[in-house]
Amino acid sequence: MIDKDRDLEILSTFMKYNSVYKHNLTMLKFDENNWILRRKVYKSKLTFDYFIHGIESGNRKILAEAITLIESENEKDRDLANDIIDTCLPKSGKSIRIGVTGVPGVGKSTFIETVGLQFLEKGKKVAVLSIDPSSITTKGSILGDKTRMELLSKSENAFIRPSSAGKQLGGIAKHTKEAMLLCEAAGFDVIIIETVGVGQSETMVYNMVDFFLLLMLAGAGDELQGIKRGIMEVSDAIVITKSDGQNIQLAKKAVNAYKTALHYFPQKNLNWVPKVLDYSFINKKSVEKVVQLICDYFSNSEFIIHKRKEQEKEWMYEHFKNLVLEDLTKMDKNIIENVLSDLNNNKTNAFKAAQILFTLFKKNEKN
Ligand SMILES: Nc1nc2c(ncn2[C@@H]2O[C@H](COP(=O)(O)OP(=O)(O)OP(=O)(O)O)[C@@H](O)[C@H]2O)c(=O)[nH]1
Ligand SMILES: [Mg+2]
Repeated sequence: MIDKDRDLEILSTFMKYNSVYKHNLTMLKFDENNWILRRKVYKSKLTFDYFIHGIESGNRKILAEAITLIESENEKDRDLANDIIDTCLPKSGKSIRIGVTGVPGVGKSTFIETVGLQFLEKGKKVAVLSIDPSSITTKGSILGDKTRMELLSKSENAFIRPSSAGKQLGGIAKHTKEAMLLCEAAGFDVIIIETVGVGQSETMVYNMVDFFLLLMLAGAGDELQGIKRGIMEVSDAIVITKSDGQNIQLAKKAVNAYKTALHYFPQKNLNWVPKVLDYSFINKKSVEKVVQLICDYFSNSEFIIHKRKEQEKEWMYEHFKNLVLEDLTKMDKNIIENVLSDLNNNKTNAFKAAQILFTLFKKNEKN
């Protein structure tokens, strides 16, 4: 059944977004077959324009809907999602990208809200995205409930979005990167990505932000906090949280200890020596110091441009690997089974097996 009234409604909404198509009113005179065909084209165009117009005008509701579309595992949504990302790409890249990690309860969300409010005061628009690795096992976003940054979420100039549950961390990270691009196209000046620093997610976040910040508790050993040495090594700053009340002395001590520890790491960046600070969300001065530190870091824009180019290279290789792996799963199952059986029976080792698989894969590609 063709519902012409509904189509007219769609068409008029569509024209609201794109006056260029006004002349297409003539399409109303089409016969029914033509109508069905064109209706499909116009509907998809309508959706595309709806998203692009919404994102470009900074509409947070539509931005959230676009991110949901990107996260969708439905193949049908992929083309539209990719079109939206491609269109937003030239308008992205103008924000400062900050990653915040640390063990559960260290105070990440509080920190992001406190620092985020400072940026709002400076007239900036702030978007917060969260990666929660536990959502993979729990099939739900635990962080969703915990991420309520009450004050920040009340502001029209802030956007808060927890990651949805996904099948793999790699997938969530990819979606987060794409979500970040959309937020940038929507005019957000500061993007803050929160992740729990006890797994692999922080490495992925590190690869998509300009400034990587590790939050630590005073008085708990590194091992106790489950923080790997590698994370400390790549951090641009370490902030000791909850430096208030009876905790101040401990926090100051921790600052010195981490400063000393950082001396032993090779300097990864000639333009920046990692800093260590203590902070409390109730101590405005300490918050201002952290914000100042972030602003200092971003004063060297040339270095940031270089860093982003290196990150893009990493993402390209990572994505390339994923595409090859995806293709590999489409290969004849028997071929893979044979190689796996040889590996299982000690007839080959992992490196040789990978080489054999790769040769067969390339042959398969040619055919
Ligand atoms: N005294 C004090 N408490 C703080 C400070 N920052 C955070 N907290 C408290 O620490 C608890 C955990 O804070 P969150 O910001 O939710 O910590 P989180 O790291 O985001 O936790 P997860 O999302 O579970 O990983 C809350 O009860 C906060 O009120 C601080 O500077 N001082
Ligand atoms: Mg949190």
